[in-house]
Amino acid sequence: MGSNHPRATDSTPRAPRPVPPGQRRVNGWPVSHYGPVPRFRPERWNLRVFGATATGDEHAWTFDEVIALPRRTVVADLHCATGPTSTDHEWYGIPTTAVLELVPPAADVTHVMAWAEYGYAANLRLADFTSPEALLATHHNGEPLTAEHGFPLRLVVPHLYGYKSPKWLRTIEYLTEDRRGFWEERGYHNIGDPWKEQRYSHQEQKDDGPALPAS
Ligand SMILES: Nc1nc2c(c(=O)[nH]1)N[C@H]1C(S)=C(S)[C@@H](COP(=O)(O)O)O[C@H]1N2
Ligand SMILES: [Mo]
Repeated sequence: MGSNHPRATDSTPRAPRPVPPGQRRVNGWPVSHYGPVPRFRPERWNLRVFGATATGDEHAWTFDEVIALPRRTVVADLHCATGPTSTDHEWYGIPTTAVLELVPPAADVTHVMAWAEYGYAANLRLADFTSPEALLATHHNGEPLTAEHGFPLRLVVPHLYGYKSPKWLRTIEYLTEDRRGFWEERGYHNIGDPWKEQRYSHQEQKDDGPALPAS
């Protein structure tokens, strides 16, 4: 645990990626989350998959089992829905598609809920969760994640706003019907595509998500 891995080496100068509408590029990597930073207790930690699995059984991996799964590198920017975009994150981790292969969902699964410590959760359409760039990240820029950025494991879904990338990931729940996560029921857009500037729930179109509690 905690070992580094070789960096992706690419000396080709690259034009900066464009930032989504209404976002501003920031230097460095701000920390942004709600609530305290959890402490990692390896002996109690697991990654659980439950809900509508194909067999009806749930599955759990220890941390050692998680890091024995296949991993790959993805380079991407991180767009916080409050405006800042931090750039050029080199994530290393388990492709979400590996989770689906190892614990197949039932045929009628349409969404997943990604649960973190302390009840934070983000809902994702199955196709967003399984996007080719989505990872369960263990490392960033060649080093294990730091505690405040999600150690030991965080979901990274680079094509959606940051609130769809839970830090301190613990559980994947397969859903046969969409349900709102933490920010999605507190005024943030159910889908959260930064390129369409889907920031707030009041922008949602009819089929973008389940009804919001009346306010
Ligand atoms: N568990 C948890 N994960 C979370 C959050 C949170 O409050 N709790 N905030 C999200 C939001 S809004 C953003 S923008 C990113 C920020 O990630 P960073 O702190 O690594 O920059 O984390 C996301 N993941
Ligand atoms: Mo955010």
